[in-house]
Amino acid sequence: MSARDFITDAQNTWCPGCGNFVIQFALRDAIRSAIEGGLDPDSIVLVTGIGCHAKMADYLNINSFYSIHGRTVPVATAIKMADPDLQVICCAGDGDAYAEGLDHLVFAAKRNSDITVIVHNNRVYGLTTGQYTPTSPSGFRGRSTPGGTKEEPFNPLEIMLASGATFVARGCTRKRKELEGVIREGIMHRGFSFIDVLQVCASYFNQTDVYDRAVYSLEGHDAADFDAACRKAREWDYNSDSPIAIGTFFRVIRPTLEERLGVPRKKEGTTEETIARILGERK
Ligand SMILES: Cc1ncc(C[n+]2csc(CCOP(=O)(O)OP(=O)(O)O)c2C)c(N)n1
Ligand code: SF4
Ligand SMILES: [Mg+2]
Repeated sequence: MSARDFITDAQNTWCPGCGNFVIQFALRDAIRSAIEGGLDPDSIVLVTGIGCHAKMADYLNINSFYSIHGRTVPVATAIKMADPDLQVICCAGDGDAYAEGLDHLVFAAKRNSDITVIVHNNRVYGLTTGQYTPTSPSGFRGRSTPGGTKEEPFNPLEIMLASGATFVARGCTRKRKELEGVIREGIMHRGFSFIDVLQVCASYFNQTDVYDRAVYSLEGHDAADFDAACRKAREWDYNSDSPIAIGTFFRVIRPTLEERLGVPRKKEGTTEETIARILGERK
């Protein structure tokens, strides 16, 4: 399949300058390299929530399931459980995954369900026109908080590390190449992979200047060191002007939920093994 074949003919209604385009192209390229290396395109399933991010299901030409706001992760978990040979990828919103669906995210991490969750974290409810979310900074002025929110944001990386996620990463739509890298790694990872993507919302929370100034790539960080991952995750609290690290914070291999339950695979040479072979050595 050529790059063009991955983009559907559906009319695109994302705003000009929206970071969702960058996530779309990064995800497309990560998937394309896997398919070119031998992965069966029919084994990939994309699950989305409801929100601007969810239109990915319309715009990427792969198997997809438009689910319910806040229920992206349990739908993906169920699909993986029904057929562990499938490669299940979630595109969730920050409202979707961190507000209404937070309990599902925490328990999928705790269980180490073998799915990849990409959170389009624009730190705002985009589709419903600009209400604050759990990662909006304190004082954020939006449709539901004209006087500025009086809450502090929470840090999703810390929550995921504390919940048992076996792959924890952060990307940013201002750094497309690096974003593609963590998505590829997340797809390759056997176990629950979580990628928080700082996404520019051009209309309701345009953080382009902040991200261009503050974002840097992790270097010399040992992703096998849980304590180091926690320290790095705490460097930025989703509120302040501190430097913002992107890259893989934590990675460990543990038995997955599906393996522990003994859910049988149907195919010889599992999808994950194929992907590991294609994308590089599995750690
Ligand atoms: C069960 C349910 N709850 C709430 C809504 C209303 N709703 C639709 S989209 C949305 C916010 C989307 O925000 P986010 O998940 O951050 O996605 P974005 O639009 O920013 O990509 C809400 C609250 C809904 N459609 N269904
Ligand atoms: S409202 Fe924000 S997230 Fe939604 S399409 Fe427009 S720029 Fe993108
Ligand atoms: Mg959002």
